[in-house]
Amino acid sequence: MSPRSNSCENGPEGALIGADTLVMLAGRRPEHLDGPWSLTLDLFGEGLNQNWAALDEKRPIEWELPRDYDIAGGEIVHVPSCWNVLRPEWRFFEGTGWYTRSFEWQQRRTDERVVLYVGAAAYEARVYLNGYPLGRHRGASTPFCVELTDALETGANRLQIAVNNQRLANRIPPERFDWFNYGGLYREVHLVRLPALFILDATVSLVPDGGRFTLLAEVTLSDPTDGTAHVSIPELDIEIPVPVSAGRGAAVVAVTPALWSPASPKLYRVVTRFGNDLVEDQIGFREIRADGPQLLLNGAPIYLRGICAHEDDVALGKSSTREDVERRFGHARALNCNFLRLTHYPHHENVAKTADERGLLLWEEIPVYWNVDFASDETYRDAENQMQELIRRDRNRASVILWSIGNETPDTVERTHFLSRLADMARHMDPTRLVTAACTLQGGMIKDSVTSSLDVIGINQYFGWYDPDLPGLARFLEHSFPGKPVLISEVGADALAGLRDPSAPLFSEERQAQIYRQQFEMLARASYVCGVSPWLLYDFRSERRQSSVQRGFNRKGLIAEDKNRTKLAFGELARIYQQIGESRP
Ligand code: GCB
Repeated sequence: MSPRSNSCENGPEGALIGADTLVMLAGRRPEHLDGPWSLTLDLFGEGLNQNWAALDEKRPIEWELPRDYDIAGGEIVHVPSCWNVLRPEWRFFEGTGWYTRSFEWQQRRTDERVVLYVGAAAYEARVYLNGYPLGRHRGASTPFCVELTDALETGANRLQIAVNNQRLANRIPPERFDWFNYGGLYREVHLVRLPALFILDATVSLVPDGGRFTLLAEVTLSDPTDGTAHVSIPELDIEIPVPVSAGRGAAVVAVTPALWSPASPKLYRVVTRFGNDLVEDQIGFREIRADGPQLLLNGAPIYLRGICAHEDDVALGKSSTREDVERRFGHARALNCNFLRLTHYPHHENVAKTADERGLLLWEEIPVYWNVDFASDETYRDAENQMQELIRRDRNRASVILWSIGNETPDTVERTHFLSRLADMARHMDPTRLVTAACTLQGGMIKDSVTSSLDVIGINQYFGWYDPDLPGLARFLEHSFPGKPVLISEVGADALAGLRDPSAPLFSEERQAQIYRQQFEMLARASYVCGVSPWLLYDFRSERRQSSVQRGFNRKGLIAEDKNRTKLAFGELARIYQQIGESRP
C-alpha cells in the first residue's frame, strides 16, 4: 500500500490499481457512499478527451465558454446499481458512465489515512478526487481500493468515477460471452478511515499437510515496518504472536479446532491487532485435498451435489441484495445441494460469507471465458490481478474450495501457457484450495492439455442437448482415466417455463427433465466423477439468445427468470440429489 496517494505522477489517468492495495474490511466500520450519485452517460468518450474531471462546478449560466458536461448535471441514480436496468433507453448502453457525488470530510485524528473501497465497477473505473486522477482499475467483478489521503480537502470533496463497460477483445471476458453486459458502479462504495500504519490483510488457515492440527496466521501491513502482530481466537483460548518484518509476517500454532464442513459449518471469531489497528473476521477451518481421483474434505471423500448460478436479476441486473442471496441459498437447499458453482466471474462477497454460515461449498471463478487474447501479456496481467483480488477478498472463507481459472478456452499453446501461469500463481498465493477450470471434451474424450495444470478437472458437456449423441456420454465415461477428480461443471438443456409437451424434442419442461434423468443415470457409474453442477439455477439474460422461445434469455434454468416458477427438472434434480446424499457422503 505504501504510497499515500496514487497521484498524477503516474500519468494523467493515475496508476493502475491492483490487488496489492486492497484493504481488508472485516471488522472495520466503513462510511457508506451508497445512495444518490449524478450519472452522465458518455457514448463517445468525450469525458477523457475533454478532461471532464478537471472542470469546475460552475453552473451553465456562469460559464464563460461552452461545455459539453457539467459536474452535477447528470441524472440522479442510486448507487449501487447497473445503469442498464434504470431507464429503458439505457438498456444496451456500452460506453463510459461518469458518476459524481460530493461528501463532507473532517479529519478525526492527525495521522488518519483514508481509503476508498469500491465493491465492483464494470468494467474499467477511473477515480478522481477534487479533479485529481487517483487511479484506474480493470475487471468488472472484484473490489479495489485507492488511497484518498493526500487529495482530501477539509469540508466538501468531489468524487468522480468514470466507469466503462465496452466489450473489447483484450478484456477479461472479451467481446463475446453468454450473459448480459451490465455496466456501472453496481456494488457498495465505502470510505475507510485508517491509522497511519494499518493491517492490509490478515488470514488464518489450516496448514494443508493432511494433519489438520496446525494453523497458519499471516499478516500484511500497509507499510514495510517491523514489529509484532497478535492474532487471537478467543474460543480456542489462543493468542498467536506474529513477528512482522518489512510489513509481512507469518506464524504457526498447534491447535485442533472443530473442523468446518457442510454438516457442521463451525466458524471462529479471529481478531488481529497491530499497533492501533484491529480487524476481526469469522473463519472456519477445513482441509480440501485431491487424492488420485478422489476429492477429500477433512480427509473424507466428498461428492459435490451442485448447481451453477449466475449473478443476474431482471430488476437489479448484476447488483445483488441480501434477499436475492438468501433466495439463491434457499433454492440450493431445496435442491439438496451441498455445492454452488458461481459462474463466470466473482459474485458479491456476501455469497461466500453466507455459504460459510450455511455450510455450502463453493467454486469461484474469474471470467477467462472462451476466446481471450491469450497472446497478450497485458491481458494476462488483468486476469492475474482479478484472480489475486478474488483470492485476497475470499481467502478466509472456508466454503470456497476451488479457484477456477477459466471456462471453455481453446486448446492452443498460448492458452495453455496463460492458464498454467495463472494456475501456478493461484496455488502459490493460496495453497489451501484446489485449482480447476471448466474444459470441453475433444473428440468426446478428456484431452485438453491444460488438465495437467489442474487439481480438479471441470468438464462442461451437453450430451442430449447440443450433442444429441447421448451414448457418447457413456463412451466418454468408460474410456477416460484422468487420474484426478473430475467435476461435471456443466450439463443441462433449455426449457421454456410452462411449455409442457412430452412429444416436443426441444425446449419443453419434460425434455429438460428427461435429459437430467438420463445424464445422472450414467454419471453415477463413473468413480472418478466427484460431483456435478448442472447449468443452472435460474434463466438469465443473454443477448446472444434471440429465438422466439429465448427472447434474450438463456433458458437452461431450473427456475424461470422471475426466480419463482420452477420447471419439472427442479423436482427431478432435488430427488436425484436426495438419493445421492443418502448413499454417498
Ligand atoms: C456453456 C457455457 C455457458 C453457457 C452454456 C449454454 O458451455 O460455459 O456460459 O451459457 O454453455 O447455455 O450454452
